[in-house]
Amino acid sequence: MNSKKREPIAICTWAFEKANAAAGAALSQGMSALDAAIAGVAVEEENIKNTTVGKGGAPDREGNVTLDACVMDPTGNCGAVACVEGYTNVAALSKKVMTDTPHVMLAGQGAEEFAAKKGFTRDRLLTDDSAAAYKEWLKTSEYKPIINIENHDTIGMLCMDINGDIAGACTTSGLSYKMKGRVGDSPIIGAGLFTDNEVGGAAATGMGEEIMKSVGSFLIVELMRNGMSPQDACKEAVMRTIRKNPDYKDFQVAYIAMNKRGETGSYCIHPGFTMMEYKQGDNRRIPSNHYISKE
Ligand code: SD4
Repeated sequence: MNSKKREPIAICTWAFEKANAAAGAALSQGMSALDAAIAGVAVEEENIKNTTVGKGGAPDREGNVTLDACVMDPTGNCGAVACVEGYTNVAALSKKVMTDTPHVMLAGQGAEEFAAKKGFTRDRLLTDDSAAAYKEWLKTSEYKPIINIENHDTIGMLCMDINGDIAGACTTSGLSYKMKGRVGDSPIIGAGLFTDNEVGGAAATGMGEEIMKSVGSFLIVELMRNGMSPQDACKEAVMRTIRKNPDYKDFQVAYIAMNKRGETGSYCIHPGFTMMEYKQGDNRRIPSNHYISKE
C-alpha cells in the first residue's frame, strides 16, 4: 500500500461552490472519498433554493417530489435509490443500501420503508416555492426540459482522498414535471456515475435518457483506462450522443471526470455548464468546453 499522502481533490457538476468546498474541507481533514462526496452533495440536497436536488426539488407532473441518487466507493461497491419520496438525504441513503443490504438499488416505497428503518427523518420535500411554481406550470402543463439551469441542477461529485482513493455520489430530483415513476440516469451506476479506483471516475448531468443510452460515465472511465485524458474522454462520450441523435441541439448532456493522477476534465453540448474543482485548498469554477459554440 502506498503510504504517501495525496493532495485531496473534489470536483462536481455546475457551480455548486459550497457543496464542493464542503467536500474539499472534509477531505483535507482526512475524511474518506465516499463520505466526503456524500457530505458535499448533502449541501445541495438540503438547499431548498435548489429546485433540482433534494428538498425544494421540482415535482413530477402530478405534484410529487421524487428523488434519485447513487454512490460508488473505491472497492467498486455501490448503492442507489430511485423514485424516493419524503427523504432529503438520498445519497446517504444510497450508502446504506450499499452497506446494509445485499442489493445495489432500492426503489419507491421499499426505499422509503428502508429509510425509516435506518432512522432517516421523514420530511416534506415540496416547498412553498416549488408548489407555487408547479401550480403555475399546471396552467399550460407543457413538458419542456430546460437546456441549462445554471447553478441549479443535478449534483454529481467525484472525490480523491488523502490516500489517493476515488469515490463519488450523484443526487437529483430529476427532470422537472417528469412523468410519474420516471427515473433518470442519476441513480444508474455507469450512467449518472461510475468510479474505478484503478482508473478514475465520471459523473453526468443533463438529459438522463440520453446519458442512459450511452452509459456515459462508464464509457468515460473505460476510455480513460485505455489512455484518454479526462477531458478527451468526456468529449468522446458527448460526441457519441451527438453522432447518434440528430436532435442533440434540443437538450444538454454534460460530463465531469477525474483520473487517478488527479487530472480533471469536462465537456458538454451547450454552453453554460461549469464544473467546480477543489485542488490544493483552492475551490475554482471552471467553465466547460462545449460542442455548440453559440446558442
Ligand atoms: C435526470 N440527469 O434525471 C438528471 C437531471 C439533470 O440537468 O441532470 N438535469 O435526467
